[in-house]
Amino acid sequence: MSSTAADAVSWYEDMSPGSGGLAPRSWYPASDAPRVSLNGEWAFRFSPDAGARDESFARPGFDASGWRTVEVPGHWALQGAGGAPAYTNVVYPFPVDPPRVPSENPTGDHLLRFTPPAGLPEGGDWVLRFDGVESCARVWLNGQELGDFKGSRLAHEFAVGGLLGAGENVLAVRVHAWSSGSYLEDQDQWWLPGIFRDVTLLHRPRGAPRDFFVHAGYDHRDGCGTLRVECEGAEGRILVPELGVDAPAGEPVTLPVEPWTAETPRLYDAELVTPGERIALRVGFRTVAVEDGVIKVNGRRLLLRGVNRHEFHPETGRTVDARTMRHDLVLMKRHNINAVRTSHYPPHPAFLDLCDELGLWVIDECDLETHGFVDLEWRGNPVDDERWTPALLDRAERMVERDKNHASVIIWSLGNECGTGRGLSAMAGWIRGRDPERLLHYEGDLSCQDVDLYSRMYPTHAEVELIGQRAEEPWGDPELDARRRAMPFIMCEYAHAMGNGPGGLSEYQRLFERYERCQGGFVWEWIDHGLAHPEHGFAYGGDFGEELHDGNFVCDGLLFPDRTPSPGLVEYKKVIEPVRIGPASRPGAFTVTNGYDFTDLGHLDFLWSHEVEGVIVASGALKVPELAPGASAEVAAETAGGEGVWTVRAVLAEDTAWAGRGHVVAWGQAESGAPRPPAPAAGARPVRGAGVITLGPGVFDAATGAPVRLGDLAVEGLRLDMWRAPTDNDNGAAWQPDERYGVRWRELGLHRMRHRVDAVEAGRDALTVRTRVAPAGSDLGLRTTYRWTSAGDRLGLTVSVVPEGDWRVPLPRLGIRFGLPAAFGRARWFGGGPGEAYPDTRAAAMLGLWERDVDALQTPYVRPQENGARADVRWAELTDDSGSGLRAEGGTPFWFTARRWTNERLDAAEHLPDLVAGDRVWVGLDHAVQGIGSQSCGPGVLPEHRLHAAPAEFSFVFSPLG
Ligand code: IPT
Repeated sequence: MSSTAADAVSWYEDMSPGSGGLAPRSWYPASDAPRVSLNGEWAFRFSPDAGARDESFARPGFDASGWRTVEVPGHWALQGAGGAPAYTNVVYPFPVDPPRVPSENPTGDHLLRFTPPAGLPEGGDWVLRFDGVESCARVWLNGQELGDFKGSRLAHEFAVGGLLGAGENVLAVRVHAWSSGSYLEDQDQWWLPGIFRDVTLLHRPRGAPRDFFVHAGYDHRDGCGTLRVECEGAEGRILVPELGVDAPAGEPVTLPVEPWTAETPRLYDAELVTPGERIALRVGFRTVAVEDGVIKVNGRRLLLRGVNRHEFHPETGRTVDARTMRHDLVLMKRHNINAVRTSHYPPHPAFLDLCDELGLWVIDECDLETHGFVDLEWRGNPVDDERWTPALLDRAERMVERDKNHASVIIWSLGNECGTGRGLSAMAGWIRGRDPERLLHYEGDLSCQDVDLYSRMYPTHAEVELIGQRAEEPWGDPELDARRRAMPFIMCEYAHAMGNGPGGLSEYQRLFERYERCQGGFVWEWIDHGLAHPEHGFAYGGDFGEELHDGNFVCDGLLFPDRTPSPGLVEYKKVIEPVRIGPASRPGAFTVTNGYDFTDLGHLDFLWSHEVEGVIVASGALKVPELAPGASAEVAAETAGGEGVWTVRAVLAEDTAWAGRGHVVAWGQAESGAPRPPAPAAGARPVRGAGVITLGPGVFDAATGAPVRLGDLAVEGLRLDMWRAPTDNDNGAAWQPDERYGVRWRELGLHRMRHRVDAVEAGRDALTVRTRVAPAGSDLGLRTTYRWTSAGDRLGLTVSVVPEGDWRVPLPRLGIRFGLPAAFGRARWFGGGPGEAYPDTRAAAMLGLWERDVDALQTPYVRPQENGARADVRWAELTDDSGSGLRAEGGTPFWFTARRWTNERLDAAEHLPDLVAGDRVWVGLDHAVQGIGSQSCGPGVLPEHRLHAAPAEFSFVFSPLG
């Protein structure tokens, strides 16, 4: 019980990591020692503050019959059991007065009555393990206090042997939302207290090891692995039947093995046999080192094609079940991702077993972030205050000890966004002493004094290029500068996948491929943290009435909250594909390059096809010679040639653990012959009637010159469009140094352009409509001329645009839009597809004939914004169920969108349910669009992808269908 003195701190507020617990040790999924899961329904009582210091609930006879229940593991706020989730990025949602926290400290008292199953062994000890509790816990068993702990995403164990009864036992756990540990856990995510990972009772038989450490290196020069298993607290033998190994623990055994890599996750089943316990192990042999300034595994440079993964599920928060963990990894593997940074805390320990098994390189990051101190110019930062060092060391130890036996973990990370300080150096020193066989990472200290890698987040392409040349800005201290300049470089975060985007991935990848030092990076981030919400679909910051919050900045993943891949993930898959297939000198010939780091291409089949307007005219298999990593060859399809599109796909030749035979790993295309422009539509003469002008199949309003009908089809509001609902990347982050165009566009009024009609001229062979498009309060404008012509049932439109005034910003888009009746909801197009693409997110757009309902053309970004454009479109059709409708052909390839609401409505929506289908399908045919970039956290659109306001002319030919 805490005292009443004004400044006395409670157990949860003192800086210590906890008391009464056991020293950390390895986590392993199973052994022959029995375990009892205590997951399930627990009795639960919520108090909105920590004022109720009554601990009587922990006494054995306590009557909790009036309590509700919660599911453990879980977060009480997501089970309607009290409080609410709250989202902040950097700022602490409570006064910064470390280590004190508010009295309004949501508290969850948990009670579990359990009877151990019959037949459990007598003797030995029992251990109670918590795999994750946010933010702290105090624990009692049968009325006896075991101790308390902080360190939310780390394992904590108590010895309970003497207390555990054969009959009913009562486990009581008090959890507070806030503790001194909260100051160390300021990660950019929802604050979600609770017992959110498993609770387990583990038998520790006499003669079982206290811990063990598997060392399994690989020497690429002689192909031998060396296995040595340190076993603490017991005699042990290590058995690897497949290798014929049976050796005493502690003794190194060297013999030929197949190495483990993320590409070839070769694991050997092994067993650690001690007098009290037999522990099944899966051993992967690999050696990681920095050599010649690059990270090498087994003697080879590797390229990290990574993602940052937070643990997230839209219904259960950071309680992520085993199926979901595997699903995440399977999705990563299917999208060519080979690395995970466990941002910003160690994941559920079982996740790392899956990484070993499926093959991912892992940066395991400590549960540490003190970002909120940045706003105080880092005053009082715990990582630079020795009183906190025991807590920091405790976290480092708990991570390393828990996760040290995984082949997949090649790099330890001290944490994220903590500034600099002595506490970090202390952690680094401890980790180096304990595990010198892995590399050390921390991004926040540019001096790199404690680490093995130079790591940055969100640098521009230009800066990465300089770093690649080892020509970056010098660091003050010459010795540290020289050391850093010799280091490998990674981006622990880049390409902010918030909303539509990220743009610019291809350009980064080229730098990784050009500069040996640039060893890839980790896209921010894997999944949107949108919480399932009855009214909003998916909720983000502010939706729970938080006082301070950071809105939808929590939705910045490559997966939507329900784990549907976003276009960003599809793009990333294409950009990082481990085989490059590009057009060679002649039609039907391709250059194939092996982009894997370790393997040849023997596991892939290559298939080619030749299509004309989306119809396959020939196809077959392609023979690709054996290619070592990095090697290329030119190969050709057996084909007669001719015009059209050749596609080569590299597909899995056999089933794997993560995708079936036939799964497409990489592809490339070549187009032969220029895209054919439509036949001209000219010759007919406009005819004036009562209030209308008729030209071929077109009927126009005589006053405005706008078309009202094309044949039988009603057309509404056809006019120049240059607005788009700004994306998160358009809007940019508040701290961005460069101009944020989304903000500028709105300031300039580009969302409220007025269309002045200057002339409607029915000429001899054309209807010409002269207009000026401009916003109120500005002298900026676009002189826009529409020239309509016709031949037969075809209607031609040429739009000329001349900017007036001093345009200093790129345009969001430049094209036309119009409305069709809602029934015309079926789209078919020849061009890039099947998914969305923009100028700097178009690598994955495959040229072909595609078909989708208008509803399926939409990309459901959690905060609605511009989406759904299809690139490089030659023609597009919109039809109703009977097949009648409209066809539009571009004079040049164009960008195509169709949606059931206008851009203005899209712009106004805050959540997906705000978008309601109207009585029109709004079609956009754009001559050009602005790129996407990554300015919601990183650099903006590269100059070559900006849509500068300049004179432009573009044309379409429309014809009725059916
Ligand atoms: C960076 C953080 O490390 C990460 O947790 C996340 O917040 C990301 O940004 C943005 O989504 S820090 C940022 C100030 C560069």
